Amino acid sequence: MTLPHPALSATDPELAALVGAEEQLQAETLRLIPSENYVSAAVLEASGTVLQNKYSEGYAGRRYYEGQQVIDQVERLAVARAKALFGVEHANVQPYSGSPANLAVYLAFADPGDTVMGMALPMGGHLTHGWGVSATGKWFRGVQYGVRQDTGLIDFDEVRELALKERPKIIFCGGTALPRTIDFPAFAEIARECGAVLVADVAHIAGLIAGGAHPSPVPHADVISTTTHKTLRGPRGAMLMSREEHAKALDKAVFPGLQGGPHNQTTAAIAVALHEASQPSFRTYAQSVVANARALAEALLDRGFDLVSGGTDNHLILMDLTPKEVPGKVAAKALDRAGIVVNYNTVPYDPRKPFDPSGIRIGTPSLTSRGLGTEHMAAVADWIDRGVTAAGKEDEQALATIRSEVAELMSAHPAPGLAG
Ligand code: DSN
Repeated sequence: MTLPHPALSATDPELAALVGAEEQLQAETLRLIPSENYVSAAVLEASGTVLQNKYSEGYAGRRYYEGQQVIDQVERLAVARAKALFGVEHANVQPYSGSPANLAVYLAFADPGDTVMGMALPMGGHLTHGWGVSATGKWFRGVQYGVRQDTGLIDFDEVRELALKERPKIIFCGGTALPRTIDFPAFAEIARECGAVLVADVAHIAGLIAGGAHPSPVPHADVISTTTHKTLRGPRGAMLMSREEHAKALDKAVFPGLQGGPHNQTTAAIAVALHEASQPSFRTYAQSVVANARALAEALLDRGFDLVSGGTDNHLILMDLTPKEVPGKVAAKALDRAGIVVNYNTVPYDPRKPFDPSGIRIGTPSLTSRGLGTEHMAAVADWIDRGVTAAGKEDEQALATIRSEVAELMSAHPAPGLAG
């Protein structure tokens, strides 16, 4: 299944063929990477418009380039929709992606060398929450909290103790491999006690929040940082949101602090995604993402898989494959050959290295966008089970059989943006 790209095919058939191949791959495979999704055809169209021909450094009504009659309206529309959808006083839709958005937060609220606190990367946090290999861990003094080994859950007594001892300027909550509800009020209380700015990085769950399937960080967090391309189902981009009191500091940090001209075609596509996310059908989508993840977790537990924290409250499942005696990377690569796309991932207290860890991370945003429901989750769990077993036995025939079964189900559930 390919979309026609007549101009691209005529000008650059080599690249057009690659785009077609990626479209086919996305159509045929079961995409379980929890940070990925399928954008709608409308989002896809908006992100490929002539808006990208325009420079517009600054903000609406305060630009450093003329000719902003239309671009200002586009950005104002995106900002207004973000404010309405998330119930915030201020939104900046210009960050190029999640990492630059988080860097802007540092620029707004801390000085190099200051102490910042976030969840450790191997526990489920994000690089930009002060982890050592990231600029945020090199230029700032990152102190890190984790989850308890026995429960896989955050221990707020430990977080409080660490925060009061270290007195960070910024505390990040949220992350990339957290299967449980984030307790924003508990983090806010700790941040208040130690005088830190609380940043809720909701990149993974922004769509769930918009759709009422996860509690909102409003009014608990001082700043909300999010990408727009995960559960929110928009283009690759990011937003920063806050109360009015932090608006100036955040805007100044994004531009001119870190970035030049915003990517206006992305701003337009964000506006479209926010419009889509405000529709009743998106609430249904968000609830279905969670229902599917819960059903998939149950089906995996039934098949003897070890899930970090014992299950999920959101879109994401983190599996520790140690009991299956198959390393995460071996499993992920075998599943890829079986048409099931996941990523290998560390699990909390992982004895293995990050490039060869014990776990895999899966999620339900993409399959839910294709209309798969809880009735399909037993089949998905069964494929994962058979795939992991085949990985352990290097059984390529079994993987090929799964691949054809997956492709058959996928062909009955065309993906948004790819449907021909
Ligand atoms: N790379 C994203 C993820 O996969 O979770 C986080 O930035």
